Amino acid sequence: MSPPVATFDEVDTSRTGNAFAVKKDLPGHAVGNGHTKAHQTLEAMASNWENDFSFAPIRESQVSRAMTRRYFQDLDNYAESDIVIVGAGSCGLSAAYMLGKQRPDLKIALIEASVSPGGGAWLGGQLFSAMVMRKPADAFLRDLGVAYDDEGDFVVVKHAALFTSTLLSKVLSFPNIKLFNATCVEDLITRPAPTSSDPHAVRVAGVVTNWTLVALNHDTQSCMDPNTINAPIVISTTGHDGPFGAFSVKRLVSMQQLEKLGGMRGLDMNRAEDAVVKGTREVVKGMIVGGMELSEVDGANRMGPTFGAMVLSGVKAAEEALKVFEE
Ligand code: 48N
Repeated sequence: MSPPVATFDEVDTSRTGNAFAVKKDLPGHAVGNGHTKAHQTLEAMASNWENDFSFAPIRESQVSRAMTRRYFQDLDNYAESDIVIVGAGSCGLSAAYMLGKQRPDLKIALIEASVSPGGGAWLGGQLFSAMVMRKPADAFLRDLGVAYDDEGDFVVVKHAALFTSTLLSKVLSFPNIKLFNATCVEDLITRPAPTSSDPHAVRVAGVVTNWTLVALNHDTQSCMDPNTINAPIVISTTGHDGPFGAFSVKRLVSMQQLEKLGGMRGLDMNRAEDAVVKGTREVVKGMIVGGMELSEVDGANRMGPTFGAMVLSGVKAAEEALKVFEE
């Protein structure tokens, strides 16, 4: 005898005045109520909170299915991606923005270890709010539609969060880009790609992922295996070396695909920003590195609280990735 199927709580239609038929659940699954509340305006609600206001009815399982159906459909859809971007900081988001605009036909998976994407770009320097970008990076701000104060050789966005939230919202609005946040890349998928000089050379062919809370707790449990995303090109922009940062390049060193990291050098804005943008490239077959992660590879200076190199490194990383699809 199957357990009785829970039914919607009867909605007191007399109270709401907006009668909507609430059907009994059909065995096995909750059904919608047939129709939801008519579209109301905020103005119409404003004067009615105490009287007519009520939400349309829902069953908890509908919320669960609305979330899980989409999430697992996305996982299925992006299991084979065209491009994976690791790290949704200013560089990774800029690359995603350029790719989303230029190639709506490509499937792009954006993997971010934190719950909140944006990396170090929510604040300027020393937790101050304004964000400085040196010209010509102001071209990116104009393309994005972010206002700034023009100070001659550089521009200032009044709050870094204005830049990052605008960029993030534009990236998330592209139908061909899926952000998997709170998700960590914890290894790389590789394929043999021997060369005349290195018979053990590999090419990167995707990423290995786990929910970040799982990745942080591998030592507290028996084996918790990861998930995978195949892609012909990976753009890694995981930032400075640190608990999560510079992940991909450290992994390339540990799998002997890079000899060693140059390590980020002292702060020199003028040298640092040119070096990061000009150096953004495919460091091993299948993996393009940009942003501060690249500084760790090349031993470039750090630039401190200027973000122009991050966005233009992202622009260049996108261009490098598209070469793979133009070959
Ligand atoms: O903002 P970051 O750290 O990195 P970038 O390169 O986009 O921007 C760097 C910039 O914010 C600076 O550091 C400025 C310019 N200062 C320079 C200086 O000299 O001090 O973003 C990296 C993102 C973060 O959101 C991380 O959570 C994420 O990458 N991340 C990962 N995501 C998924 N899997 C991983 N293994 C991983 N590691 C880091």
